[in-house]
Amino acid sequence: MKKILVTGGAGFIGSHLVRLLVNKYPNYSIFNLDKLTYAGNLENLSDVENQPNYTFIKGDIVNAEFIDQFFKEYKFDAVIHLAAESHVDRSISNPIEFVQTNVLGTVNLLNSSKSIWSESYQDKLFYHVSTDEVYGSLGEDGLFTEDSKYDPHSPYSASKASSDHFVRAYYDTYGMPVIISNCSNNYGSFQFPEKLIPLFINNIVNNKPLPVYGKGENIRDWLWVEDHARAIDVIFHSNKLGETYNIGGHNEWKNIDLIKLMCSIMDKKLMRDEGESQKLISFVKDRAGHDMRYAIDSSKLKKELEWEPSLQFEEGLEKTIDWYLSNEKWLKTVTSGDYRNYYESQYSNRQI
Ligand code: NAD
Ligand code: TDX
Repeated sequence: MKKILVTGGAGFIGSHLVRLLVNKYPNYSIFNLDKLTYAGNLENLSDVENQPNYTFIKGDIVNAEFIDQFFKEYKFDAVIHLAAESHVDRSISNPIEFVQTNVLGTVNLLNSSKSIWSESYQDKLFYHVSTDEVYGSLGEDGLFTEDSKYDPHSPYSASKASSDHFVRAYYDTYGMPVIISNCSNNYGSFQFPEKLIPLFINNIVNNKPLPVYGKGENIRDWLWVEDHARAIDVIFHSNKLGETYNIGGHNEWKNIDLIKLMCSIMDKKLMRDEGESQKLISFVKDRAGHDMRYAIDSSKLKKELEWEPSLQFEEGLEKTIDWYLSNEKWLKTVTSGDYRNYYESQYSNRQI
């Protein structure tokens, strides 16, 4: 049985990936290593937790000694690395945590993989999941390709860029079999409601203000999370060692247009008068260093590995809204306790 370690599998994208791998590959043993930070939640995986090919282990990738022992014990054939601190706003208030988890944590995993694979790299793989934010910000035109230069602006993107460089350094220096993918903004079920789409769904439901940063003119390229998980599956099995793939939805939205669309869908779902939820929009102080536009050219992935997004955005957004509306208990659980303190400290000084 092939032993695959997924890190960060209790988070948003990780849980979708674990579900896909556990269900699609009964002949693989899938191990999920997660520290269960505020963003990790085992409820995200309750439907696969009893499958015979799935094991959860709680642990911190920053703890080098633990990681080394853990790798020696399980001798994984492959690592798919998603564990990270992932929210830009949190990186602005606490950059050190991002360096620890995203940079040091990645290097610990690379070191321990190198050590257990020291006899041979045959049939081994370290797959690093990264973001389009490493490329910085686009103007009105153009798309990020795999050859775009690295130009990160936030502590989050700087830490992800650094981790990408370490992964490539292990390929160049030690010949470690690695692959990297850089994906655009994901949306879908089980996303922690600090990110734009689930935060605004939750606020609309609760009639709370919708804090739009700046003028809402920033542009993001949105991809359905299950399409990202499918892309990771395809790239993982491609054997394209040393390669990088960009993953994106060809689906650019100006924040304010996306927010208005969400308001209009939710007016219908919540039986409100058309235009009622839009009244909650509140323009607040912009995010420091706010990247203007992200957009991905994923033609390499399409051409070489025949991957394409499966879902139209309007359909995906409606599905996503339906999921949050019918999983009120999940939302309530994750927005209790520490979440309230987070929300208070993140948004109380933003009003303009
Ligand atoms: P998330 O914040 O929802 O989940 C991160 C997971 O990592 C959580 O389960 C958390 O408990 C775990 N984790 C954090 N620190 C850890 C540590 N020290 N040790 C072990 N586990 C730890 O993040 P996400 O949105 O699912 O993102 C997953 C990966 O994909 C990240 O590497 C992120 O940079 C990347 N990515 C995300 C997006 C996006 O739109 N969300 C887009 C492109 C790339
Ligand atoms: O309250 C808000 N108001 C607002 O206007 C929040 C939380 C966000 N925004 C804006 C900022 C961005 O322009 O919405 C846009 C999307 O914001 P986020 O959901 O925080 O995502 P972003 O900063 O674009 O980063 C995301 O995509 C790339 C993920 O969080 C990263 O993990 C991923 O790598």
